[in-house]
Amino acid sequence: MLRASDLKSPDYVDREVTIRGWVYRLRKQKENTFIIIRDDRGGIIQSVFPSNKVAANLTIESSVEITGKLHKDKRAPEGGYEIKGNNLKIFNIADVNYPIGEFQSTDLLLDNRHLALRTRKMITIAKIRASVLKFARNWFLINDWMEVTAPIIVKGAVEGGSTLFKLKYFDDEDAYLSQSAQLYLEAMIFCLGPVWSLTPSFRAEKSRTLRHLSEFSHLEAEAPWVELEDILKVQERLISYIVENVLKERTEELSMLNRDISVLKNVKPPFDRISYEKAIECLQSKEFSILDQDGKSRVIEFGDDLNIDSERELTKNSSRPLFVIGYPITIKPFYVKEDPKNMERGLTADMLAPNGFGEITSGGMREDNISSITKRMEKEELDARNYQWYLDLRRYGSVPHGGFGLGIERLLRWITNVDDIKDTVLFPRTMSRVSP
Ligand code: NSS
Repeated sequence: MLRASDLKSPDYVDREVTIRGWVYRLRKQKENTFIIIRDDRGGIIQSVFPSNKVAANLTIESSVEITGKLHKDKRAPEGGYEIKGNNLKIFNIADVNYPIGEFQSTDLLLDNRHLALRTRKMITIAKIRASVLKFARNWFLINDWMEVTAPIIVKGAVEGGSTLFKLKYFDDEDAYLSQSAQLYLEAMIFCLGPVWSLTPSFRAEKSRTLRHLSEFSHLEAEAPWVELEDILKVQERLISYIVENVLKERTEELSMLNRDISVLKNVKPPFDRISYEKAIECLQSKEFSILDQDGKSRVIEFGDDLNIDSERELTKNSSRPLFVIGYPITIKPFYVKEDPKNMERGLTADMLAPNGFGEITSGGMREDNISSITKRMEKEELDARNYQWYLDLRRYGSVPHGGFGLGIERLLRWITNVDDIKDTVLFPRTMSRVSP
């Protein structure tokens, strides 16, 4: 079956063509009726029929098949080709009250997301998303990392208990939705070498922000016998490869979103690196303030985590991603390895996207010593019974290892420059939305 994009070429002019799709625009005149069709990949082409050949009850979003001769007509939108229709087959006449019009509130669009998917913005972002996923997978294939999958129903927290979604497993046993595949990937590297996975991760985030979802697509990678610098190199090569190829494959879509791609062309290794200390010093030199636990404003200090505002401040003028290295161990999870040269620091790094988009990856070296990790788990009050299998990885042939996690929607938000992370996913899940 032909699509609109196939027809925008002289090859089909004066030939009879058939196309299927949905009525996107309908203009009825006395003599002629113009029907613009949207095909099943969002492509658009105009057709014109004598008005007496078009069902009077035809509506927007009706599904149709159109046959006719293709000809060139400057007046036709999007490419100047038009089908002079001679046969109109109708699959379904859409209800006349299509809920999505031209100017709609964000909430109405989200309530009708199953239909709002058909809008050009959503189709465009979905195409870019598909390319991001394709090139991510390509990179791992080319570089000989093995793709794996980890369970979604799990017994333990990875990223802190406060954002766990609890569910009842059989016989009243408690289980949770996975926050990260990391612990499982750590088990796999002992027999599969460098592995990576793309799984949904779940976080019961109580905050409404433009960069948090309660379900997101998590790309994670883990490898044995690596050092922190190796993990950073993997990330900068992966991200550069994705961005470079998405720019080539989706130039048209990015320009439809008015994305200035000239800045994305700078995304090449090596990315900038800054220590956590330097980052804090830099923010302090600007008297950058945060809210403390009592809601009082004070200048940022060593030991504070970086929030979106501080991340924005650090990257607002940069055009390349920035790694912030060596966060204090106290603000990082139990599995983070201490820096032997500075025990207060973790061997970790977060990658911040440029121009203020904030964190898109987080990773580092894992604590491979059983007594150190056991102490850290006690401090975090984790139930050791749920982590015995994980501790076995330190009991039987422990090796230095590390990896990272990349939020696909965070990456997309930066690449597409859309404001709200909800727009990077077809059916977003947030604190206030679990339907459709
Ligand atoms: O919590 S992370 O910072 N780190 C981990 O989960 C590690 N266990 C990953 C690993 O090393 N294998 O999340 C990693 C990334 C983070 O940088 C974001 O890009 C993304 O996952 N992320 C999110 N995206 C959207 N919404 C939410 N709520 C979210 N949380 C993390």
